[in-house]
Amino acid sequence: MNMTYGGLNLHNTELNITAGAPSQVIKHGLPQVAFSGRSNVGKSSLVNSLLGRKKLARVSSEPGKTITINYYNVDKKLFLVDLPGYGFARRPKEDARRWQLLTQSYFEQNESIKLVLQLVDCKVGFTADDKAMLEYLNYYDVPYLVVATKCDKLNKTELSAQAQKITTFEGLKPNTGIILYSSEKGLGRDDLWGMILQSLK
Ligand SMILES: Nc1nc2c(ncn2[C@@H]2O[C@H](COP(=O)(O)OP(=O)(O)OP(=O)(O)O)[C@@H](O)[C@H]2O)c(=O)[nH]1
Ligand SMILES: [Mg+2]
Repeated sequence: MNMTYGGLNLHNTELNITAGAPSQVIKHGLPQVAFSGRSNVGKSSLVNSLLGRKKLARVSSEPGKTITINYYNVDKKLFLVDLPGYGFARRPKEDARRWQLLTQSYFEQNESIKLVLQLVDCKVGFTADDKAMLEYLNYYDVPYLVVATKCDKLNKTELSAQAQKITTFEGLKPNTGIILYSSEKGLGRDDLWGMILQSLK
């Protein structure tokens, strides 16, 4: 597995900061690439896959209980930012409120954000919650691209049909890029690192 991309030494990575309150959100310093998506879509697995680590980011068997922003410091040059998942219909209203406050704080006047990876489960496609998130990203005018996760779950024919559906979703900004990914298989890893490095230039 490749552990060096564009001069970044992926062996030199650590969970650096966890923010649970708006006051702890980082808006300066290292460039940031953020991972956004509903709970269980595969954000933490994607962080681990990109970093070539098994257990750096906690992968939940149960959709995320903790509403925190986790910052992974990559070779002291970049933060990968695991944002809290959304779409928790059966959780207390208070959780939605906390998510809202923390997420809003993250995107507000944050010039460190270089790229947002908007994750979507390739099998499920975009949900109503995802649509609301995309409106948010469009509103804050942050650069984003779509990462279709868990692509190992579909065969070739199904995957190309789903990719077509995802690419043409009306909530996306025109010409939004999409990457087909599987954290299980490492599919898409080199391509996604290429896009991440591109966004840092
Ligand atoms: N088959 C397959 N399963 C995956 C893949 N990526 C993640 N999963 C599974 O999906 C579940 C959720 O993964 P997480 O990475 O914890 O998802 P998350 O988006 O971080 O979830 P929250 O932290 O709750 O917001 C886990 O059971 C993973 O093993 C993938 O590429 N392929
Ligand atoms: Mg997670």
